[in-house]
Amino acid sequence: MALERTYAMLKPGVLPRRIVGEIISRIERKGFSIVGLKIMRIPRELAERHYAEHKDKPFFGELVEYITSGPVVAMVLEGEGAVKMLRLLCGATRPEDALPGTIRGDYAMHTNFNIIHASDSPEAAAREIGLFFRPEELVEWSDGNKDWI
Ligand code: 3AN
Repeated sequence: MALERTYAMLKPGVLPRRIVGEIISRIERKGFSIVGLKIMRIPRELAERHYAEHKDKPFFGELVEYITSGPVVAMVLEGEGAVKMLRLLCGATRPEDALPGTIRGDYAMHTNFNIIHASDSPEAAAREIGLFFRPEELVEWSDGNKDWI
């Protein structure tokens, strides 16, 4: 599989629950390389651009309200087939469909508060990385363990 980058975001609620470390540990343990990481508050306008594809959905208002309600942890993750691999690790959008062992399956009870965002295609990943990170915020590092992952 090709080396890819994907965008992930721990939603508001994760920091107050003090489970940031646990979630990032799962992502690292799978084998992703973290190449960008920061805590930020999302301005409303950025949230609306990020979720533009949902702007006609009935839950759009709530979605923007929630994602701007507190700090998020924004990440760029690298790995072979990273986009699909991270979606699998996150589990289904609706926590009632997300299998135990996935992040949403283990940490979320409600679709509105499904704790993590992960890009759903390489095109979305490129767009979202560009929305949330400046190029100089992404750090390349050489991975001495890559043959074991
Ligand atoms: P995913 O985040 O799994 O790609 P999307 O893109 O369909 O799912 O939805 C984006 C976000 O919108 C979800 N993470 C979830 O928080 C919210 N969402 C999706 N469907 C619903 C729904 N039916 N009711 C409320 N919120 C929803």
